[in-house]
Amino acid sequence: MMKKIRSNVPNLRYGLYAYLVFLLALSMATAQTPDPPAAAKAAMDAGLQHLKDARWQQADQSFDNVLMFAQNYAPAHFGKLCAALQVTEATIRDEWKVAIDDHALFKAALGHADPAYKRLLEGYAAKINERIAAERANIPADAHKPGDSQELTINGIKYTFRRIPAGWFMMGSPADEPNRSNAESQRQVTLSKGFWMLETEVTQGMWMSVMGNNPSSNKGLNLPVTDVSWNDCQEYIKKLNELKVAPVGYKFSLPTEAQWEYACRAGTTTAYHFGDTLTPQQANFGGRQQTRDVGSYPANAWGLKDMHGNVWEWCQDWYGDYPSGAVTAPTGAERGSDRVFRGGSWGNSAQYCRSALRSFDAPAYRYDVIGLRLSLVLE
Ligand SMILES: [Ca+2]
Repeated sequence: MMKKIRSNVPNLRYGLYAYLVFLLALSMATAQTPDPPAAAKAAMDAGLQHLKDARWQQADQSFDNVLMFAQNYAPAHFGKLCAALQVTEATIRDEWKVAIDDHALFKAALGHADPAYKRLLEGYAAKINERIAAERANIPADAHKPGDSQELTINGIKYTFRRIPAGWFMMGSPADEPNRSNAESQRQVTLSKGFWMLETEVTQGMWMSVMGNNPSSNKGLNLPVTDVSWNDCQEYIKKLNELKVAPVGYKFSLPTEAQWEYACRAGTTTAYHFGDTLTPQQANFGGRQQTRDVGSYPANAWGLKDMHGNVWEWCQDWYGDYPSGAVTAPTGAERGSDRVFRGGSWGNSAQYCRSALRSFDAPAYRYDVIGLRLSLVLE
């Protein structure tokens, strides 16, 4: 899907540039013209809907720039401009964001302000903002703040969970992220319910206290448990839930893939929650060649540690292509042969630790680079 969209981009981009140059030339040659026809207004509605979608994709800068661009355009060409706005969301995100800022045409167009159209556009912008606010307001208030901690003691072992707020984010990686793959195509994901996530990977101490065994290759009570299959994790979680120690209304689970990436990003849009690069001071990856005690590195904005590196973390979902379009609380493919794991490990280079990177294997697969982290979700 992503590939198909991308293949259309160059034509659209160059077509758009040519079109904008044409508009500029025309506007410079034309004086003020009559009121906007109904068709232009209709085109504006449709065009702004696309912009609104782009805004959902955190392309706020792009939205604002295009809006400013339109606000200042000569009236006669408004409808045409609106039509030009009706490009794919991916094109707006991938191309306009980087192109418009320094575009000579954009700067030149700012000189063609018209108060009537400015008011019209501002009216549209207000409506869009209202809709966005209403959609966001559907997310219920949370008694907890993002990153608040909650401690449970289970079989004598302390588990610290962090609050992950309800919200929305762009799951996947932008087209210009180095080392990305098409399997990471971006889409808007809303998580309408807040939940809790274990601050660290599940330790060997936690695992042993519930399962009575320790399959890990590199042993230590505060090291992450490894060499556990997805099936083994389900058994561990089943036993945890049977202990009836979860807060009322909650149950333990593996995070869904969407929960995992949302929690990892904690509001960031960069390749790592630390930024565009990952250093050996921030995570256990690459050169160390073994697991390290959980929580040895800085946390993200919501208090989660080792989301990048140390061990991969099994997620609940079957692996499959992301469906296109916005979704709420996705739970992955309906069926499959492999389960997802995320975050990279001590044995991987940084690019495998990216927030958006997806990996997967059979549910019976055990390896010394894969462990797990718990979610505590509403039943
Ligand atoms: Ca990890």
